[in-house]
Amino acid sequence: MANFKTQVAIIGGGPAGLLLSHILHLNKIDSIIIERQSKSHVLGRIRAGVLEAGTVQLLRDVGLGSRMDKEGMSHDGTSITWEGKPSLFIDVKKFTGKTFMAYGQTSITEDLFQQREIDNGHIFCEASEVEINNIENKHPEVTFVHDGKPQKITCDYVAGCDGFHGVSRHVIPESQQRSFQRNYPFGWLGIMAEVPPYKDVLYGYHSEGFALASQRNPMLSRFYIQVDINDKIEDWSDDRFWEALMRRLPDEVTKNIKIGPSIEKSIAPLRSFVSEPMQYHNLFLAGDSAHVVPPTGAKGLNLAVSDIYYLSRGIIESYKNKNNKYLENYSKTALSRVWSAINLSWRLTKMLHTFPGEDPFDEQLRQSDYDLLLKSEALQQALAVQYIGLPFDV
Ligand code: FAS
Ligand code: PHB
Repeated sequence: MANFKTQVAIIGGGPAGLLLSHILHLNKIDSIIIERQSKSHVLGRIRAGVLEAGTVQLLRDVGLGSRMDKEGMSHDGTSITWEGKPSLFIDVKKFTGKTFMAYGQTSITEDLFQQREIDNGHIFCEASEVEINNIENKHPEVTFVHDGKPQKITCDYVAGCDGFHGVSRHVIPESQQRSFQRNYPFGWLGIMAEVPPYKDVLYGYHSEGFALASQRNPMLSRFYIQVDINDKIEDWSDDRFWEALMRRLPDEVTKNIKIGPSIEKSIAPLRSFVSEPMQYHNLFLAGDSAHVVPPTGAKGLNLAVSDIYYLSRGIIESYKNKNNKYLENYSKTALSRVWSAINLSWRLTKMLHTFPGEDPFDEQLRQSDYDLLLKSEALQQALAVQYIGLPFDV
């Protein structure tokens, strides 16, 4: 068995794991990433697209802003359309003084991976049988198989950045854990098309189902529609997708939507999930390993980033000043922001989707929610403050 020593063993090479490793490197703290999939698989994932102001600033602060600032698309606000009612622009810049960025998670992961390789970061891809042992000890161990050979890493801290289906969360004894889950009775069918995107990030409510227009760059559009939970990708031809999207959005929008062949098409299930606490002895969970939100609030990736902001600050403080104050409060600090994002994502999902089996009373409540939002600048400001993301240190 090959043996390695490092300060922080990071399980998972998605945005959370890569960003943590990069920030630790900037602070001369050594880490090793253990990733289950191949590099091409990780870089091929198409997921999030909207970056909160705090995420944009953090990426710039850690030297990863140049491609984002060149290719990303900055937005002063987001649009909501509603069947049979006036559209609404939530003017985030007016209400908060901040803007958000449309820049794909795929690009962020590419930028992070490339920077880790430039800095000779240690990443084991295609690792299997990953196990975390002796987490209660001063020096936990991570064992795994790589290239058919057993490997062992001895470290000071383990960061569980292995997403919802990872192993880290399960190291915490069930008696020490509480989890909260809500599964939604529908999915999101997303497509990518190499056509100029609609000018805004736009959320559309319609009695047939939710629709979303987003973007990746001036020649790459991202669209989603709500589909039945049992739908399969083969049920949805491009033509059927575009027809459904056009039916769900108002003419003033559809006349400005360019359509084209999909270069990627997938259906994602929607869930809200939180596992508490996000730490156990020297194990710290970050990102989707601890929480998942429905993408309606564009919070998933941004929560992973804020978790890493808190976790990296704690690890750096523990090494530089032998002070564990941030690490000891990591879970409490991160969960406060997580629950705020879970709440917003749940509220927007409830408001903007048709739920099978709803009664007319539910539908009336939904209509009145939007009527109130249309009338009240105070409610629009409250939505803007949450959508753009609260400052990391509040
Ligand atoms: P990730 O899941 O990205 O990364 C975890 C990594 O750990 C993966 O590379 C995985 O291969 C690896 N791993 C898993 N098990 C392992 C093991 N046992 N050992 C080693 N490695 C292991 N968020 C939005 O804001 N907007 C969206 O539109 C959006 N769409 C999404 C669509 C889908 C289908 C999914 C699944 C998520 C979506 N999200 C969206 C949320 C998503 O962007 C996540 O919040 C983000 O990827 C979180 O990053 P990580 O925490 O790094 O987890
Ligand atoms: C995306 O661009 O993929 C996107 C944008 C906004 C969301 C979710 C996804 O709320």
